[in-house]
Amino acid sequence: MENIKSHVVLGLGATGLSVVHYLHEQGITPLVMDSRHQPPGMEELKRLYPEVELLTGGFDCRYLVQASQIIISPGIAIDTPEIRAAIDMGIEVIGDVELFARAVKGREPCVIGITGSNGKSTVTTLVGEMARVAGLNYAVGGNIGVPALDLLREPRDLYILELSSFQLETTHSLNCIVATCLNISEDHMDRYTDLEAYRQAKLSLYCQSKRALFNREDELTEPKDPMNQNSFGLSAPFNDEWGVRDGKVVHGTTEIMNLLDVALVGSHNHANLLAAMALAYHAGVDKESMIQVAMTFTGLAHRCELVAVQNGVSYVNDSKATNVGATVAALEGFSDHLGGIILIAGGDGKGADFQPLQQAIQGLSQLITLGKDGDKIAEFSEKAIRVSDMYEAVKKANELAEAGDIVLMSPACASLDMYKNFMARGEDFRAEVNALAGSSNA
Ligand code: UMA
Ligand code: ADP
Repeated sequence: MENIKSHVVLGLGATGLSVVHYLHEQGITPLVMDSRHQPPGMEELKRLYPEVELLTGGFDCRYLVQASQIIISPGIAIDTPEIRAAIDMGIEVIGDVELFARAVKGREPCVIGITGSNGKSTVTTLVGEMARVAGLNYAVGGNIGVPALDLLREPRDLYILELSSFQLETTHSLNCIVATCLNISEDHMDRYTDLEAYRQAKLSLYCQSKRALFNREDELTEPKDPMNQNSFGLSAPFNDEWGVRDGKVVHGTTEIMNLLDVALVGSHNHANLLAAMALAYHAGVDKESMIQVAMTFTGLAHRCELVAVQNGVSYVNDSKATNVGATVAALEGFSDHLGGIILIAGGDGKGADFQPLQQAIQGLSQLITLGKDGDKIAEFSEKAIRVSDMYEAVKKANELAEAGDIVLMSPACASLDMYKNFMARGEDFRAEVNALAGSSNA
């Protein structure tokens, strides 16, 4: 058995590659395995680290049980039988973020941790922007895209990490100055036994932080330990909490700015802004920098993004709504809209219960469904029309929409049944909407 190695890296996507790179810098040559036959990092691994062996098409137990440490990627369930067997034998199984935590120990830069079911990328980006305007030496990464270990290539004073429940399952010693769980609603139910198991994975972040910031309008985010906690929420705050009073964003009794001057729209985004301000505050960001960002940041692509207005109809791309909670938030955000709303939804529901959508979709003028679980959503509305792809969905929406209406593509599902990722789905929607401009119907 030539390829016995003390370190085994499981998964060769962005995370696996970052782990190999980090271990290489420590003088360690790991063995890499991926259950896919053609993992995305294969060519890069061969080019950069030809000495590293890669086994594809499964996880070989013989090598797993002889390792001293297994570093697992977030896309692999820790309950995979081969990995469970290794854990049962006492072999340490950790994730890339745990390696990051151990790597910065002793140096102790500021680390901010951000988790939750929805809003993570928006809040992570907002905090990053606030740090940039304040002139801090910072880096942003984690689930948002750049693997945490890749951030270590340059020394930083502040790391702002977006963390998924998958990453948190294998992270135990992150020493954050402040961490938040923004909200909890069903997601990834194909990886968890129930909502509580998913929630506990998220809340484990609080135990790795000097201060816990929770959402006082979502009791599922409350930390068990009452020590060193603070909250944000759209209600008027007590003490030094963050909130809104008389139309003003406030920190305790300190007025920060008028809510009307905030560039982000939608109450869920206002909650995101409050969370970002609270987090940035603990990293030493000044009030002026926070205000500057709040007045200019209009949001990330694919999150309730206005793509085009054609013949008075607004087309909104919310492709990042990969779970039910995000689509409910988008529909609530448009609840004051005077015209009709046509929703395009469906995709891979990841085992979710779509029931919470039932109420939210009653006011729609039309529901158009597509994808693997589109039919499950269609069951909740008599106005549902089932289509087979985005071309048909946009064509149908265009035929039905009247001036003043909104066509909202907010799928409440992952995209992987039809697309490479949510960005590709959003771009397809954008392309189909733009194509309308040239067609005779538009
Ligand atoms: N996979 C296999 N076999 C393997 C390894 C992976 O089939 O042996 C599959 C997984 O089921 C998954 C895909 O490959 O569908 C990617 O998994 P990965 O762990 O290799 O992913 P990475 O490329 O390393 O990207 C991961 C995060 N992906 C996941 O958690 C699935 C990225 O978050 C993250 O940006 C990146 O690390 C850097 O930290 C993406 C994501 O979808 C955006 N996250 C989920 C979400 O936001 O809902 C949690
Ligand atoms: P995440 O990184 O957690 O997936 P994003 O900021 O990328 O979060 O937003 C993902 C989706 O969730 C988008 O559809 C967005 O409109 C919606 N969303 C953003 N913030 C919230 C929130 N606080 N509550 C509910 N939905 C939200």
